[in-house]
Amino acid sequence: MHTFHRIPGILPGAALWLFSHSSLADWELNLTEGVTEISREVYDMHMFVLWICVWIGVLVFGAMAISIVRHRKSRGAVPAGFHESTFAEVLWTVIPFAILITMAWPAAKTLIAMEDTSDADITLKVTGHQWKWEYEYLDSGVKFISSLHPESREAAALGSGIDPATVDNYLLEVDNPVVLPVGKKIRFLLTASDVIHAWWIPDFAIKKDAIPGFINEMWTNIEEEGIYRGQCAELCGRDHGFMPIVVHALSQEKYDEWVSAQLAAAEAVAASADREWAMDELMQRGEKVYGTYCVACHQANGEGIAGAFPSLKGTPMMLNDLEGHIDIVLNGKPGTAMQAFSTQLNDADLAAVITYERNAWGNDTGDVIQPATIKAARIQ
Ligand code: HEC
Ligand SMILES: [Cu+2]
Repeated sequence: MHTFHRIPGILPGAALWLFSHSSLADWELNLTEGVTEISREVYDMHMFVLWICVWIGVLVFGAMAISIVRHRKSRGAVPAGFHESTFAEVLWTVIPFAILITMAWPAAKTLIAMEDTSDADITLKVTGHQWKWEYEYLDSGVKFISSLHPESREAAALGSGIDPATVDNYLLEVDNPVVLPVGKKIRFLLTASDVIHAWWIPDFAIKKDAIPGFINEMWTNIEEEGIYRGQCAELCGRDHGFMPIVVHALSQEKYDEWVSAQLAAAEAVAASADREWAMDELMQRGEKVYGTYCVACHQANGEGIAGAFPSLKGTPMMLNDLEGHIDIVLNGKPGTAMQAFSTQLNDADLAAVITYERNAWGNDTGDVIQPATIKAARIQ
């Protein structure tokens, strides 16, 4: 079985987590200061408003406590008899008004700055899918999918026997991190292909919804090199907690090197689609692709989850309908959770995963699908 720890485990799980040693070690109560100018402004404002609230609390509850003790009935206190004090009314209008303006002024300033995506150096398009992120660097053309790291995925599987506490950055690690240069204004364009997701990195103080059919914008300018982690922040279905975000912030020089390497790799992949592939090669690659992109729904044993995700074992399509098989993987099935993979996977990956499905779990059709076949199917 390849299902995940979920609701039934939440209560004891939460209790364990609260008291486990590792969670106490990095127990942090406050908002992070982050690594951008905006995140520091957000943090400062948060502290400023927090202290205003603390002082209001001290004053109000202090006055209340003193009044209750000093003017208690047993001491013979007699209530004042006045009615309608203009002075008091002006006071309790003017003071809160002044406090609100003091808070609203810097808040509005920061909000306006956060919305200003003009003059960006780099534009990164982010597309949320159930349950992974697709990144496209609009300036250089680099494009890839970022999924939960296989180690986390394995440990999350029910009955895996792997203790999640032994996995580094459990559920906060991905296979392909986003790479960004430091000291540059980066604009994000956010959208989604299926349901609403949200892209959130606390250290940058940016979080916005990724909505199908809409494009949202936000920006950041990272000051320090490092690895920054975040998560999807909008409930997006079963594996909402399994689509983390990881950003590697590098110097401009190292970033440029990374871009060149990515472009070269993409070229190699495109070239590999033009040759004939052996069955073994396709099966090996297909198993990997399946394990990353399909396993969450169709499960490792290909049997799916009854009532939600169909089995791929011995179905008429698997055994006899290659054309239909290629079509549903390329184009998905609108209105269902079966998404279109034509833009997410390249020809070789698609040929491999389809070959794998047609020969795994006893399907044994012997069909070998070449990348060239996928390429041709795309054009139709
Ligand atoms: C988010 C869940 C999800 C993911 C991920 C997913 N599928 Fe599906 N898949 C479905 C659902 C739901 C259906 C049934 C659609 C329908 O109602 O006909 C389906 C149907 C299929 C079918 C048709 C099965 C048949 O016999 O009719 C194939 C083939 C298939 N998926 C392949 C894949 C491949 C290959 C991948 C990975 C590259 C994948 N799916 C990833 C949810 C998913
Ligand atoms: Cu999501």
